[in-house]
Amino acid sequence: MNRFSLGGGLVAAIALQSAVAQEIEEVVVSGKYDTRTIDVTDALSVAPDIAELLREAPGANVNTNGPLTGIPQYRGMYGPRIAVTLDGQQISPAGPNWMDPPLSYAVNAQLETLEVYRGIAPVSIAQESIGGAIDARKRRLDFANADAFVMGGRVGASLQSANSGYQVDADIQAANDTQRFKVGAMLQGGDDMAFPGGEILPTEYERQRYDIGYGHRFGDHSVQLDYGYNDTGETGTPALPMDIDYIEGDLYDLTYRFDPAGNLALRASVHYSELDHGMTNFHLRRAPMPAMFRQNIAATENMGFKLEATLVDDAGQWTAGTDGLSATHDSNIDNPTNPMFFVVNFNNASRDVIGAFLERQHQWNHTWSGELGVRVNRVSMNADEVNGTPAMMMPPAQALRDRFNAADRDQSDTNVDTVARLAYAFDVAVSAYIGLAQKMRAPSHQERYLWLPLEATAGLADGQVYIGNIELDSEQSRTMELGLDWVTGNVSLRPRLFYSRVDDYIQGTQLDMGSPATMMVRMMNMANGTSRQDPLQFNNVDAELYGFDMDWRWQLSDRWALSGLVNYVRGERRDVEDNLYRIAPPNMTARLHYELDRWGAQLESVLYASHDDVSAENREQSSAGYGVMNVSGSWRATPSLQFSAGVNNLFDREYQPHLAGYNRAANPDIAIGERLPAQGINLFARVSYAF
Ligand SMILES: [Cu+2]
Repeated sequence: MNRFSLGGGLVAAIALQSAVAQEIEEVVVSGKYDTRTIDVTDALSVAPDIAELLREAPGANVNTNGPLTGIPQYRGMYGPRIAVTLDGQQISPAGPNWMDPPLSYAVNAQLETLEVYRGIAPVSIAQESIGGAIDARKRRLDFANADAFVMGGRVGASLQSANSGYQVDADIQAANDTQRFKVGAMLQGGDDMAFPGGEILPTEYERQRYDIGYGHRFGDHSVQLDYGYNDTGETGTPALPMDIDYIEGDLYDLTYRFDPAGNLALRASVHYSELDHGMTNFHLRRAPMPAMFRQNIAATENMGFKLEATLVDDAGQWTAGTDGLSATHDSNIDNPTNPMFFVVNFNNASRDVIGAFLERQHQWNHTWSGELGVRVNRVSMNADEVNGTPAMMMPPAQALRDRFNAADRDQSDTNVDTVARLAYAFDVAVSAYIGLAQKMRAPSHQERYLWLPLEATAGLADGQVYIGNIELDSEQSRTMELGLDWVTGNVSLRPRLFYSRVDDYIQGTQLDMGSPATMMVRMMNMANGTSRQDPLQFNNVDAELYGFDMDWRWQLSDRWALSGLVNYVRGERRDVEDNLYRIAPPNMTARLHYELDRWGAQLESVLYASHDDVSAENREQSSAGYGVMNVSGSWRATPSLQFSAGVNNLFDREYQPHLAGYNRAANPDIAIGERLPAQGINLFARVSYAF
């Protein structure tokens, strides 16, 4: 597999990778029982959002609220339940509604791999991984062997028709034996997306991203300093009550590595990011009357570190380390037409996680291997006092404010994660696997500190207003996973069965009619002539998620192959008779591949079942099933120059993906509250030059 040859800047490998492989840069994963690459280079995509690539991994999916805001879902869990790391580092978004999910800070044009840890994630990968872990890694040129500089990199450009979208990108690197430099740039933009019945408003987008990096190696030591600047401009999010005005982020990352010839390796990294975000309900979508203009200005500061040591021996490897992530969130709402109006939404809301972990990967013999891990996290959260015009004018809002300001908002949780995985190889072709884990997640700052009924829910996009609950407990999930890997020369098949029993699952639930939040929402309805549903409050409930996923491939001949995915997940409440909200419907993908010398082609069929297992508590609508065909091809003109083109939604089907949310913006073609459609037929082309 030649990573540089296919798919331009959107090449990504989705891999399950061992800690060993992780420590080695630019490695293409192979080998261990639980270690494999799902190569999605053939799944040519010109989507501006990296999260779209997750659809290529078994068990994974995407909750979309707009063209740049895909929130990863894995086996029915999503949002803060999935640990997303960028070159091993975590980031907490600035958007109270996750308009900038962590994965949005990874750059498609600089991606070396997008790794989805299949099933139970190792404790060493990320701090809170109750629902799984995803790591996006940048391409990095190796230090060379001599003092002459070698160059490497890629430039590319793509176009697509459904939204007149474009992207141009460059990633240029140079290295000698002691130094390396890198500059990267990416510009992307698009208009409102067409669907068979009209346009989805607003789905225009605009983003620029710039990166520089410098690395220095001295003996067995190396340091690497990277800086990235993200500048997202006016971008629609039709499933949310506002649209993006701007997201500006400065991301710094300093990593030190010590890789002596022996079995020990050390890595120490610190990272810092400053994220500024503005959104409104009047600049991209049809504005409400001036009294209802709203603008939300949010800022988040992230500071993190990770110290990690690995020690390899004959039978496996130890990994031990400590890590920290400190995030501080501010969010203020105003009305530019009314200087009197303000809401302090989050005031210095902080969430600090300090963790320590120990992990052992062990190979007893040719047949038995396994992994044991334990992690302890201390999560400390706090928030300063709040206020807002509603609290000065309406007694229920005043009661909410006063209760919040009088409460003990300083909260902490000590959480323990444990992982045990065991694999048995019957022969070279077949191995069986069992995994057991306990994983925990402390509440998010939205879940704890949302004091006024609002939709600031990390992108749930269910149209409901929520209030938080300072007293929330951490979620605790106990998971069992069974799997089989069957890999022969022509056929591979990797099914997994999983069950997770989640205690204290955090979920919006109904409040008493007499609660101040409910009274306030009803008063607002009377004052404004609206018909908002009663608010929900984040509370601990009990839940379970279970299902099955599988990827398969069948090489029919030298030129022809079939491959596909099957995903099934159910999420249910255990405390009441209800389903969990926004769970991916059962779905499958099947592809026919053809390869001839420099040519490749692919025909893909994607089928989604109708979905009636919806959440009554979230007032979730069911959705119809659908099938879509996609076709693409590529031509390698020279070893470095590649042309690709394709058609998504070949038959221009009109369909409404269950995970796309409901329309919230005035649109002659889509009613407010109706499920958002997917894009119609989309022709795309991409050229990339790698050197
Ligand atoms: Cu926002």
